[in-house]
Amino acid sequence: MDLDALERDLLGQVERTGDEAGLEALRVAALGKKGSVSELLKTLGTMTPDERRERGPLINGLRDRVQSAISQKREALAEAALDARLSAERIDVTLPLREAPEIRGRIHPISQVIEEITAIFADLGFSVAEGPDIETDELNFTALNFPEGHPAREMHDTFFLPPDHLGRRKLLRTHTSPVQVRTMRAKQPPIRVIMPGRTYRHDSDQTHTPMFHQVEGLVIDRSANIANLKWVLESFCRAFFEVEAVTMRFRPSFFPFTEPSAEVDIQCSRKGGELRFGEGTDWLEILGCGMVHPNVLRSGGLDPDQVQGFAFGMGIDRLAMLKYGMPDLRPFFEADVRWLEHYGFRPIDVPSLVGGLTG
Ligand code: 2NL
Repeated sequence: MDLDALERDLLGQVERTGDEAGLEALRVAALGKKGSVSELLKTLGTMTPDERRERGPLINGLRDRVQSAISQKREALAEAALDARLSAERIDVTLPLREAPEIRGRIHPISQVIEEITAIFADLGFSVAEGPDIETDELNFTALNFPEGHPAREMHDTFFLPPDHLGRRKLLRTHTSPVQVRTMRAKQPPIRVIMPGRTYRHDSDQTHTPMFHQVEGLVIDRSANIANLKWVLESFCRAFFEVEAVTMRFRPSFFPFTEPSAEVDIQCSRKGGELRFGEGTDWLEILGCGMVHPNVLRSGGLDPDQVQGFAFGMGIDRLAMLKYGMPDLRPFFEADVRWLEHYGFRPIDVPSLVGGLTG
C-alpha cells in the first residue's frame, strides 16, 4: 500500500477522533501487534538489504509520526475534559452551610416542655410514671371519688369506646389521674411521682383541642402537707418560668379527688401585649391542686389514718403557650413543618437545671 496514503488516512482519523476510547482503538488498529503500521514494519525482515535501506526509514518515520500524533491528541483530549469539568463543577464558597440532619430536626414544643418539667421535678426527687390512654370508668372516675351522675361522666365531655359483651365501656382518659391511682396501688409510700401524658375531652376552640396534654404530680407519705405543696409548686414555677421569685395566689376551689382544693394563680404583667412572670399586678391561673381525698387514698389501697398526701395538675399545652408566646393551640397538632420550624426547639437544647433550663 502507498505509505503516503496510509499516513494521510491514519493522521486524518486521529484528527477526527473526539474521545479517548476512540483514540485507543485507533492506536491498536495502527500500532498494536496486528496493527497496519506494525504489519508494515514486519515486512522489513523479508526484504533485501538494499530494499530495507530505502523502505526502513520511510516506514519508521511513518510509525513515529503516527505515534506522536496520537500522544498529542491524547493530551489535547485530557485537557479539554479537565476544562469541561472545571467549568461544570464550579463551587460557590459563599453559599451557607447545609445543616446536618441531626441539627435540622426540631423538637415539638410539647416534648420540650415535658422535658423541662421532668428535669425540674427530677431535681425535687420526683420520678415519672405513665399509663394507658384508654382507661376504665373505674380508674378514670370512680376511684377518683367522682359520684355517679357527675357531669364529667356524661357523653358530653368524655369520649367513650363501644361497650364490651358485659356492657362495660372503656374511655379515653379525661385526665392523667388514673395513673396516680395505678401508682398508689403498685408502690408503697413515700411516693413522689409526676405523670405527663395525653388526655382527651370533647372540646375544640382556639385554646382547646380534643386531645391535649396534662401533667399531674402526687406526693404521699406520713406527713406531706399544704406547706410542702406550696413550696414544691413555688419551686417549680420559679424554675419553669426562669424567674428569681414569683408571687402565687391560692384560691379555694373544688375537685372531687382533693380536699381541700385550690386553684393557683401566678403574678404577671401584661404591658404592651407582652406577658412577663414574677412582676406586675395581674394574675394568671396555671394549675389546680389539693390534699388527696381520703376516699382516693382508700381506692389506691392506702390507709388515710397512716398516710396523707397532696396532688396537683396542670395543662402542658397551656404552659407551653404561655412560656413561649404561642397564641393558638390548634397548630400544635396540625403537623405543619413551617410551624414546627418556627416554634420547634433544636435537638441540642436539652433542658437541664445545670444549663439554666433553656440556656
Ligand atoms: C387542673 C387540676 C388537679 C389533681 C389534679 C389528683 C389525682 C389524684 C388524687 C388527687 Cl389520684 N389529685 N390530681 C389534683 C388537683 C388538681 O388538676 O386544673 N388540672 C389541669
